[in-house]
Amino acid sequence: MRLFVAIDLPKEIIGALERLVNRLRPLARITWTRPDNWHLTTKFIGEWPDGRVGEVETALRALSGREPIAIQVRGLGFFPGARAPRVFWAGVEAPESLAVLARDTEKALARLGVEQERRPFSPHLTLARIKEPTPLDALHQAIGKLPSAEFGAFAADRFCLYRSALQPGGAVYSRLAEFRFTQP
Ligand code: 2AM
Repeated sequence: MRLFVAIDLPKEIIGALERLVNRLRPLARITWTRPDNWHLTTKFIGEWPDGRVGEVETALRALSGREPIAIQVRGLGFFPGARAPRVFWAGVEAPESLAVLARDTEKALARLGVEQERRPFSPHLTLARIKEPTPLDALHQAIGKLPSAEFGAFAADRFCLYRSALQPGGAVYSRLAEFRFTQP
């Protein structure tokens, strides 16, 4: 099955992003992601044998001894850049402890044989994917005129293992396990 590790967002932040996306959606014919799929990915695992999911859970549970992580969702942007964008995202600002969690997750899963990410960790929330060239002027203009791109802050005190099932209507994510931070 296809797996990834992510931090869930509080409903206030989902709501703030949803209000924004409801206004932006009519402006560009791109593939908007569903609000109930929004999350902060700390590690994409990819295809993994069903019979070895327990090993992943055990490795992830061993990472839960840490302090809550202060996360702010702020800003909007495009990957790889505004010229030929593939992803429209909301930004994530966090202390080094978020990158440390991502790095620890990477290392723990590499020991099980999970392929390591070559790109630098770049935390974001994917709001839309741009799969083919399409006019984006109206979207850019609307983003430029926003009075604020502050979507809220929270203290992440857990992370989750998710399964992603690719279906014709888009990916369906289901939470397989949750790992609450315990005092280190
Ligand atoms: P994205 O949001 O930037 O597309 C579930 O698919 C999560 O894993 C998403 O957050 C997605 O990142 C990430 N993901 C999907 N495929 C990936 C890949 N090949 N490499 C890295 N991350 C990937």
